Amino acid sequence: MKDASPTAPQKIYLSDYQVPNYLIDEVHLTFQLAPEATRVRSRITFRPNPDATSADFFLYGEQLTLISAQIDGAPVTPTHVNGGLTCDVPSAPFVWEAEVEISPATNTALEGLYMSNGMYCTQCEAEGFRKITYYPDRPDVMAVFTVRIESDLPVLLSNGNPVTSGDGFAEWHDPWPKPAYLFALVGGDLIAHPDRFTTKSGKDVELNIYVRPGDEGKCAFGMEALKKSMTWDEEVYGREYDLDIFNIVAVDDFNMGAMENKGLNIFNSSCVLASPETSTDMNFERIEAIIAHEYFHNWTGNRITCRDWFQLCLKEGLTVYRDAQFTADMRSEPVKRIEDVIALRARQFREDNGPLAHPVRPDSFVEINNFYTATVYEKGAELIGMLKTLVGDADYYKALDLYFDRHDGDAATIEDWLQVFEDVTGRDLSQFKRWYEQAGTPRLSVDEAFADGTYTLTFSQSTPATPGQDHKDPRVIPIAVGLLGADGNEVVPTTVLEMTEATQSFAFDGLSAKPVPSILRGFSAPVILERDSDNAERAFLLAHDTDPFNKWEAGRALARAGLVEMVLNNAAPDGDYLDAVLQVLRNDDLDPAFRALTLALPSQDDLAQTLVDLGHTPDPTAIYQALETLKMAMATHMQDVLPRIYAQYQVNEAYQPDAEQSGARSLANAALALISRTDGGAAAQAQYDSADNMTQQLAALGCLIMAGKGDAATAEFYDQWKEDRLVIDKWFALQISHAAPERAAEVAADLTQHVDFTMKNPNRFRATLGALAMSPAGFHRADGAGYALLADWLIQLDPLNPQTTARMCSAFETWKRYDSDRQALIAAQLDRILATPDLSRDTTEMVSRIRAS
Ligand code: 0A1
Ligand code: ZN
Repeated sequence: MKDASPTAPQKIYLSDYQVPNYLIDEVHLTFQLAPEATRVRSRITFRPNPDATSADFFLYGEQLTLISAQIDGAPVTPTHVNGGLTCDVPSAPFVWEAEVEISPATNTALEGLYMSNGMYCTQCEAEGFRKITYYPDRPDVMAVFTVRIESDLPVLLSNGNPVTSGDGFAEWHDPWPKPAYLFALVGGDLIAHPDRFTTKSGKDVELNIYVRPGDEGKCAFGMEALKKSMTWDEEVYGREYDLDIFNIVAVDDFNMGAMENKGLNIFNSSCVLASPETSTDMNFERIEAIIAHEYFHNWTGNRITCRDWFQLCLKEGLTVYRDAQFTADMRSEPVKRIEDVIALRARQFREDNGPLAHPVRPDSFVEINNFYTATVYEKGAELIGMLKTLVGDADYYKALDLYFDRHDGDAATIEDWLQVFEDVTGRDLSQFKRWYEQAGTPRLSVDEAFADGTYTLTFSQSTPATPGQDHKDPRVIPIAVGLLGADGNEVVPTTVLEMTEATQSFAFDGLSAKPVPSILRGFSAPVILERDSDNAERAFLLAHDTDPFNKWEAGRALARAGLVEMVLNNAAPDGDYLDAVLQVLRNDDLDPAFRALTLALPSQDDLAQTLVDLGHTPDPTAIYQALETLKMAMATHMQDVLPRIYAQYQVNEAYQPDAEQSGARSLANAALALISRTDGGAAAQAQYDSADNMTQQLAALGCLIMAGKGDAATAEFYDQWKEDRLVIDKWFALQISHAAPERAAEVAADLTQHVDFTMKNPNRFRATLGALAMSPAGFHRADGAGYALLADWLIQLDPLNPQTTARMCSAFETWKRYDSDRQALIAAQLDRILATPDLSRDTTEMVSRIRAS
């Protein structure tokens, strides 16, 4: 049902899609940069779209002062309407010219053209271009852009190739037609870290990473990641770069991670700047992945873009899938898969299980910025992975080749995407399409039977109702299964079962004894496997499974089961679990990174959801306590081995952020965290004092804070790093995430009063309030102090930066899990936010969706 209320913010529906009335051939833009009065002149050649059903001419425009407008050289007086303007136009092709004035210096929303530390930059996805000039700002209108920038700043950049530049100006031309959301402009006093790349067909490409003076020592790693990405995309997908130059710019104030503007990627500085002294191993891995992600968008997003914003997963799911493949190739495939599944469960399953659940391809939205979600990105990537599993590698790459051939230059849809797979394989993918259309995480239950040498697995699937979708049809689920014999040997190697019915059985013949099944190997589908398994079987799989993902998964299931008993029944830590993990820890044949992942316990949030699934109301404090008790039990149970592991995995060579060294450090630091529970912080202090890289320094500081010995080191750390904003973000976040839960809200509140706190910088805001929201026991403190603090700051941030405010409202999305007192406290904060005068559309949509649940 469409919302008929005249006051409700307008909802946009996929089913209402209409082709644009006018198409554009060329756009010429001239910018005269000035902080509060930038002039933008546009010259756009329009022609009527032969497929259009209307001749109405509408241009989006927001926060623009129109100075003048002309059609074919004659002045016109357009009519201002909500969100833009209309005008009478000729029925034949015509030239539209306009001049507008905008104020980048006062643009705190960081959308459109804005300023960050004296530098001009843009963010146009999804609908920011309309804050730069009047334009048909929709992704299916693609045009060739020529841009002239006038300013005294030394570096003036835009998309495409440089044309000319001189004193106070630069001109750029992008030969590839593109939607306005890929437009970018940068002007600043910046330093380039240059390099070159020769593509496989011999084209020489200039590469640059532009940064603020002082950051030039933090570019080398990003540049290497870029060159590796360029090579990888040629080798694996046959995709070559298509301009003479590729620029990356680092910006401190940025709402998201990075943006794939054609030929001019703009990055949150936290996602590109790296050095061993200031970045952790995790930072390096993430930076490598994001550089790859944005670069890969050049084909999956830019050359082939989205017809409309409902198709966002077309570019994002595929590009996330591609960057995950890249990371798996550069580092360790099993480790990457385990990390991704941890993140998927933490963010996407959480989203799919609550009031913000939506299909990978949503069918309506109020504010598109609220749909850059884990569901669109990460679940979108899982769908690509499932397709590849179903059709096989060879047909997957054939389908991709066809996709690039057929749709190069198009603004495409999910239908187009699935069609290439149907054409290549002859399969009917209509059932598969439900994955794009139905929200919610399927539950997969399993029964097993063994008789006369035949082992039968019977699966049943069901998906809970989600907002606006009560009924769900069965989906195609690729279930990768292997069978192990009692001696631990594999009797049936990985086999992909293709489930299409609500309930379906699969038989394995010729077995001499009942096997132990390893189900959903590699996490072959984004489902919740509900299997009544016992701890003996989990321990057996942890010891013997040949599939590394399921080996890890077995350990996780064992930990989870023990923790649930501890929370619900005050049980003691499970001795079988402690023994099983000790075996893994001791096994030097196993990858250290894998061992570190096995030592890590399920998160507080994971346990809260587990308890809900079992029909209980989670108590955040009890969950926190159970985890603490179990960690203490691990520390004592493994006391003899931990110092050996800690010493053995110290890296003595020069720091490299590669998989091998970072794996060793992650295991040594996991050992240190346990050791610090019994040695009063002595080993952590020693590591802190001698650390020469941020991974070691930050891990040690975290251990010291946990051990109650962190005050001196916390102060020292600040003195050492106060000039480095990215390190100080870590300093803010760590103090909150490692605080005792009853103190976390006070620590966060105090830090909002620190001289270095500013809500104008999204990274700093997230490091403070985001860190609190991500510390469940602290955030869900029974007196509601955590909720009130977050709400206070969201209310203050909203008028300045609606996008970041709205995203952070998801801290409240799990509120229905908790007891009625906590629910009442959260409801009061949600209502207070909603009652704020002039609340943004972004935040209104998010809070209303959460509150309505
Ligand atoms: N397309 C970018 C992410 C991004 C999306 C929206 C933004 O502003 C609202 C900014 C960046 C990516 O996938 O990396
Ligand atoms: Zn992306």
